[in-house]
Amino acid sequence: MTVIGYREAGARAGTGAIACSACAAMVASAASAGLAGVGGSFGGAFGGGSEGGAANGGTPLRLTELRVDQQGTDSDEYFEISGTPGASLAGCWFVAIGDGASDPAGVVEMAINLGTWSLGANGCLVAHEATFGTVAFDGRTLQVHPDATNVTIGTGDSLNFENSDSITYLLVSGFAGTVGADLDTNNDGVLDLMPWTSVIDSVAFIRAGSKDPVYSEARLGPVDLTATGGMPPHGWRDAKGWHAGGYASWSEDTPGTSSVIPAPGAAVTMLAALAVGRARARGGQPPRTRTRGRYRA
Ligand SMILES: [Ca+2]
Ligand SMILES: [Ca+2]
Ligand SMILES: [Ca+2]
Ligand SMILES: [Ca+2]
Repeated sequence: MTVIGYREAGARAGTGAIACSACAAMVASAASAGLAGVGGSFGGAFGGGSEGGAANGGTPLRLTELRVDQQGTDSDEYFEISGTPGASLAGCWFVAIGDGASDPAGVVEMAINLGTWSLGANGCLVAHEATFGTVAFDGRTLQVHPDATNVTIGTGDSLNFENSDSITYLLVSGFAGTVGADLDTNNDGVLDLMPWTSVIDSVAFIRAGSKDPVYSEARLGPVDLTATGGMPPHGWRDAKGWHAGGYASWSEDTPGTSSVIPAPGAAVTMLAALAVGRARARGGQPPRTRTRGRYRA
């Protein structure tokens, strides 16, 4: 894991506070790392959405959960990526696009190189700040599922996802940009610069009243939550799309597991159901299924 840069809490991108002296070398390293294991493409104008990006030809890589805000200090922020178990993230970056000090749109606020990591045995990776797991709600602290890849970003309260404006989060391959760079030079909501090979997946979190453009067709919020100004503090994804979770609750946080990834055996179950359906359509008896050593119809 390489953190190319991230925004300080309460600071604005573009101020220089986020400048990273090693950025050029890291970008060069990322470019030379190639895109093995990360496929997909993003045709046409950048409009966001959940596009392509199959890892190793299996389940597409997806952003499946983000905790960006919580009651009190935001010590438990994380993001989750899901896909084929064990899939390499070579060439893959997590990028946040928002506003800058005097620029309302298109500024790279965060870029994290995921290229040295792979998804865990259950198809998930969770990247979190070092303070993750310290705050309890209803007696429960957050823990990454043991079958997921568990990555700590930096030290302390390091991620600092912005709560105060709408933000676009992207999973891209071949990122060659820099934190603080403006990718929407005329702030019309269409990116003029796209320093990556392809967008694998994306989602925008929308804050109530924010007029800042976002760059994804997948959008969550605003939510009816005064404490966050309408910003979704948490988002998680299932087959139906994105859903918002709680502000002073972990009740919907599942760091390291995702229903987007089929559970082991799900494909077999589906094939059996299809076989039953086909047999019934033919007017015959469905095949018998072996259960606990005995056959039953
Ligand atoms: Ca935050
Ligand atoms: Ca533009
Ligand atoms: Ca701009
Ligand atoms: Ca999850």
